[in-house]
Amino acid sequence: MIDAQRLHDFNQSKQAEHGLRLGYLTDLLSRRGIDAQEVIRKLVQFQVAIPSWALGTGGTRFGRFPLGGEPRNLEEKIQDIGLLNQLNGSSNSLSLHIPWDIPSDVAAIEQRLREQQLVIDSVNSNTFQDQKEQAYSYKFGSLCHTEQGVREQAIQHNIECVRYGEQLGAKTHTVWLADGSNFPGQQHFRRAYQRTQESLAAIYEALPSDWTMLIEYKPYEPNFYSMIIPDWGTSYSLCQQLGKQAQVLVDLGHHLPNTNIEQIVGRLLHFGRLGGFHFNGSMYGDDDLTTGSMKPFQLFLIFNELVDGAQDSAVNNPAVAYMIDASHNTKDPLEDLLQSVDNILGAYAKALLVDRTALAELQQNNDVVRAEELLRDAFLTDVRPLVQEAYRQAGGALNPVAAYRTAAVREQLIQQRGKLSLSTGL
Ligand code: PSV
Ligand code: MN
Ligand code: MN
Repeated sequence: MIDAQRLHDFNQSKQAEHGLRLGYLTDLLSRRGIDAQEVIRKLVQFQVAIPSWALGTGGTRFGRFPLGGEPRNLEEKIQDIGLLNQLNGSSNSLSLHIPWDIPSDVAAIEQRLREQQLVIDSVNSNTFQDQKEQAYSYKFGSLCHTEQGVREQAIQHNIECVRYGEQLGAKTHTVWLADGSNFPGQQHFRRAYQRTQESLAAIYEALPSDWTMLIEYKPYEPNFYSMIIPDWGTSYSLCQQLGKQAQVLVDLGHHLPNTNIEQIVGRLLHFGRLGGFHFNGSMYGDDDLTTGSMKPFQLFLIFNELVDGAQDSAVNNPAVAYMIDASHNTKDPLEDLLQSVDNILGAYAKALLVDRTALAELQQNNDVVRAEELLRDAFLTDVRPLVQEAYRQAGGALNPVAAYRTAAVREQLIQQRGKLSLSTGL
């Protein structure tokens, strides 16, 4: 869809200006003792997984406005992520949602993945919907349910997810629970927690020894009075009881307004329990906007914690799994994913510019203003030439969104797959 010559011509047309801007920034950074190439190398290495459910228009309960050309099956989802990765070199893995993405032919899927040089990052269970063949309903919860039969069904589903993941080489199982209650008195808080903990332990038991289980929290929705895992503290307590392979997953959209997410990140790193990230942008709650579109300073501060943790030998946290978790109603989802990755890499690049020795000294001396200025200086640096150079060095486009438009990718997808294609969105 995007042939190599076309990509090359596109980059050529932008190269002169890019060279100028990169040269200027490289000089500027070198005066501050920062090696721009070293930053670019880290950006090239950074990979963020794409979930299978972010590739089609999601819609809301009020309606959905299909864009056309959306992927109809796992093979086409892999094709779409391959396109993204061709353009930015930063999206080399995908996350599956079972049962939506049950592979009909494992060998064929593996072949597709190899062709596109992609890997499966994680599998995600779904106990927030009832499936046709299912014996019991999740209307009143799954892993927390009062009836053992329902809990057992949900446990088996999670184990089934892990088995599918094993076939495709995944190493991570993510559990997000919609369980909770809508009305006071509906659920006994302590007993519901206890049942959830026991169900999770049964799933954990079935986890291969080299796998990680990520436990995601969310303060509200679909339940609006209480959620079984509403906050990082609850996730953390469950992980502590489960064992070393369980880790907390932070989804940026799963916090109440004004929550200090960067501090949560710092805490979890301190405890060695930060397992994964779901990136999106949030205005009110779980509104899945483009990552970094609403609170770019917050995104930078989060990366500041991540970089700080990665450079601190006192921190003993396993590698963090990064994924975008978004669902869009108005944008072309592929363009949104390119924008999201761009914002993520920008925030990361800025965090890499922070002089940590100087910051530690300012913190030690309680120099509030200069410590803040130091962070602001990194945040306000225009790092786009570094991010663009990272794309170029990874074989991608200097400007992925513009290259996507130039190659008329969506139009080609519509021709291939039709105007009205079905997709799943959250
Ligand atoms: C629902 O809030 C949600 O967006 C969670 O963030 C999960 O990660 C995702 O759906 C997939 O189940
Ligand atoms: Mn999520
Ligand atoms: Mn969500």
